[in-house]
Amino acid sequence: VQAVFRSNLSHLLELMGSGKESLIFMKKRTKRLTAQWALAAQRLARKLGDVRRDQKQILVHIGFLTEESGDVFSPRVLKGGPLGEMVQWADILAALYVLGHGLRITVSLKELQSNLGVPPGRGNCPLTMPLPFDLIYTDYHGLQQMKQHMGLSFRKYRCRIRVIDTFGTEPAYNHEEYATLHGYRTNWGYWNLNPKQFMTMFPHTPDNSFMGFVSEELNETEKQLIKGGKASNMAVVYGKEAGIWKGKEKSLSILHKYMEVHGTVYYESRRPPEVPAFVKNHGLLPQPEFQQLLRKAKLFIGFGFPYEGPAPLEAIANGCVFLQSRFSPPHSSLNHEFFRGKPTSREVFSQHPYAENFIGKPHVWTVDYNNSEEFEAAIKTIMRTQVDPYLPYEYTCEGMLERVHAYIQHQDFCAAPGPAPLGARAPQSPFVLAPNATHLQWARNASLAAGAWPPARSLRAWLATAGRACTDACLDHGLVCEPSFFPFLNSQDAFQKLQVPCDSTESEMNHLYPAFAQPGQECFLQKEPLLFSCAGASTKYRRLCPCRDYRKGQVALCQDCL
Ligand code: U2F
Repeated sequence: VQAVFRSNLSHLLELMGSGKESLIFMKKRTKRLTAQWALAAQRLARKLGDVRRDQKQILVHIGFLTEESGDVFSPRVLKGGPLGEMVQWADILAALYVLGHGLRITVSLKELQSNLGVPPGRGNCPLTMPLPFDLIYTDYHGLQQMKQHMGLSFRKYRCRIRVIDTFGTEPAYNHEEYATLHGYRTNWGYWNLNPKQFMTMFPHTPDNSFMGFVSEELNETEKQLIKGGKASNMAVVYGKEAGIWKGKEKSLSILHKYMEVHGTVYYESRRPPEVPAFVKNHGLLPQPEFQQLLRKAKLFIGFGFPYEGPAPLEAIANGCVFLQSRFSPPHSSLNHEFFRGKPTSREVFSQHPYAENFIGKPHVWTVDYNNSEEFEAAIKTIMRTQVDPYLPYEYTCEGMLERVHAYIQHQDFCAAPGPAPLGARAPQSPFVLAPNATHLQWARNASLAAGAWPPARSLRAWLATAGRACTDACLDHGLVCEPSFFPFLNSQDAFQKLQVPCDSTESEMNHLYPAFAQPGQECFLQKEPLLFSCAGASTKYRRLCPCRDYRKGQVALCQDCL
């Protein structure tokens, strides 16, 4: 069956159910964004032309909202708790629905069981049941629940699961045996899924798929209106909880020398919020009113928390400059409570690395807040700078639809693995030396891996310098690491083509392989395909990195990926 774009979301709103504050928040958002989704669907339909899109049957099980997992989020929706996850789930549901797929939504264990066809009262069903869904979107909580209640079906069908995972899961943490042996075991990881089955909120690591969410888009008239109506001395502080203001008095008082300081901090009616008296606190605002506030403001300023949320994108889309603090040393699961136990070693160099690296100046300023002069100078310059509202394409409704469409039509983790990654059965090399002979390029006429996605012709292989992760090595060349190309590089032949002088070659389990160790001239191949990893570096190795090009404003997709 072909999928047909939908522009009327009222049935989706029904499917979303009711009751919980979190669902109410999500439904309001979906309703508000209906016109934007519809317009985006029209545009994408035009762009895709007559490309065939199969209709999938999809189950969305939002595990963190189930009572069985404690649902700590819903009661905090109106009290300044995290909303980023709700924003993202609402947008995922809208994208799947607008793309025209068959949708079921569950937010309780009971509903999950009945949709999976698990007989009621059978806690742990030992049978393999036919699964009525092509795809299941869930989160780590939901994954745990499915494992417990799907019996043998879980193993069989887990390749159909997609895990919405805000901060990402690196391959070293995902591989159970490896994680256990090498100290990568955490509360969340070790599911032995294909790392691309984990879908993140921002493009943190190309080892996972970037799912994202959307931000409201402005038309030209709105943009002009906003630009004209900005108060150059108005700042809004990022953060709905009073906690984030603690210890920031010095920066705040510098800011207050130049600007009127606004906040949207939640407080109980009997108790005033614990923020400096000069702050105009609006209390937690409904999302549309928060957007209105951003439209008037010149500056949106972060004080280090929350990490990597949606609000800075909304601020920038509404013409604000986002000022944030640089973290030195960077925060990570090794040194910061918030990231501890998360299945990633990623180092976070500022409150919002996406804003810093993918957007940057003039929209985003990342400065050292401990350096008062730098901080003060930034504020002064920002007040004088004219900035247009800006939203990266990948965070528009059309961009999200395009990306999710591509994933649904092309990502298949149930198919037999592609070219054999083991040294013993090395695939025939599909690439040739590029003219400049510093990297390998896919040979246009190569027939190997035809039909693979992303198409292998976008492969560019590089030997990274020692200590450099593939994520960074690819970015150095204006490319992005593409883990699904690792199998092409995992052979003696690949090393040879890159003119790496291997004295010996061994095949082992190590998330940094394939790699070359300079002392001893040893080449190492990857023995375990699940451990192919863009993330990870060691000064001992020069890693062999599979890079690819990407679309401007849509890093998840290569030029030829649609
Ligand atoms: C992030 O969680 P948050 O939910 O705290 O992220 P924010 O960037 O603050 O914003 C989420 C939404 O809250 C809305 C705003 C954003 O879309 O429009 N909002 C609002 O409705 N009213 C207001 O007064 C102010 C903002 C992240 F998303 C999570 O994944 C993390 O768990 C969390 C901690 O790092 O940070």
